Amino acid sequence: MVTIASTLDFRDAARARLPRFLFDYADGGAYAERTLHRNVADLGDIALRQRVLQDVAEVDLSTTLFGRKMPLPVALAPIGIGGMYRRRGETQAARAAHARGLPFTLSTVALCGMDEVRQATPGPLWFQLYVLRDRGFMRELIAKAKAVGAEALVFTVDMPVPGARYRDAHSGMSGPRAPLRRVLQAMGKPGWAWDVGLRGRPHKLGNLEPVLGNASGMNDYMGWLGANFDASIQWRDLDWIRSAWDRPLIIKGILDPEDARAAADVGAQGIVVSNHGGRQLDGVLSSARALPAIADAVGDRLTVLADSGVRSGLDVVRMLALGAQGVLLGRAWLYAMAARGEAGVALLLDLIEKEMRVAMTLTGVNAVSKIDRSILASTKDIL
Ligand code: HOC
Repeated sequence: MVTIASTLDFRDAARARLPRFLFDYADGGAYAERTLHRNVADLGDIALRQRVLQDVAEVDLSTTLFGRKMPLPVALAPIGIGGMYRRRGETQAARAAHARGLPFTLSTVALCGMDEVRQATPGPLWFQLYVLRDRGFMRELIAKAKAVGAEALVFTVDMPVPGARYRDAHSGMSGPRAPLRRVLQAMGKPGWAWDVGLRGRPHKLGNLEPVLGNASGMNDYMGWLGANFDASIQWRDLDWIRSAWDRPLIIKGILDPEDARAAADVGAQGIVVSNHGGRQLDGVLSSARALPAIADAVGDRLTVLADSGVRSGLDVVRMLALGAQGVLLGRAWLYAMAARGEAGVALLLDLIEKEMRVAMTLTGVNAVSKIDRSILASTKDIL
């Protein structure tokens, strides 16, 4: 059993428990995975200024996002097919986030539907919406999100087509003989297979059940998604989303200041600076590199969140210093949930808090609102 001492250990523990096709689906990125690696490397390379004797006996990690006071400037990002990683995976993660008073973002392509998550836990729920060809179904999802009391709509705009994820073809997630390869891999991971498939009725199809009634497995599910994302959407389509949704709207997948300004112009309350964890267009900027210019362009008009490459509490502090007001954790929670279930996500959040507290103490800031570029070592200090 892998010892979990740091947030990074969950990745090894998840790899040990999951069949290869699932671990690689979560872990992989697009094309040669250069952006995937840059997300982590660029963020990790951000050097901090160590400061001393700043009276940091009390450090306040709380913040307010979209009118909700939160103990940490952190929310759980939307993740597709999370229920494949653990039985009722999204619900388990939502419970762990809500126990800390943190928002959980339920993906359109989650395997636990909105009703299930809401019945399991009353905490702050955000709903993530994809652009689908069937606008009527999008409206139904928005209406459902309202009915279950979702506090924000996270509208993902960086997937007009799925990115080319070559690792999936090698791992058996897609490609020839994929179903057979997945069964063979599952036989080598009996703990996972028992939990997710054998010990009871497998998952239903979550939020997509109304449109996927006859789907019989992973290939049908992924095939439907691949055929139903809609590349014809434009900024002006935000008008009807705005008219259907009167709570905070967060546009996710912004990597360019011009698009960030457009998001503010259409009346969004927030954006997520994101390259979808390096899973869409390989070669684009890492979030850490894109973030400062975007924060400068629109930080006074909307709430700027960031994801992609965040694996630790230290990374959360770095993103805040680069201009984010809040940070979404994606793979970090998926690995923790796959490895240890709800308790794993709870432990991840404890570790994130601990690391943030140490980082803030040693950079001499005692409140999240005081984290800015002044805690970064400038090139001038290094050269
Ligand atoms: C073929 C459709 O955001 C991801 C998720 C969901 C993607 C659906 C894939 O894996 O990046």
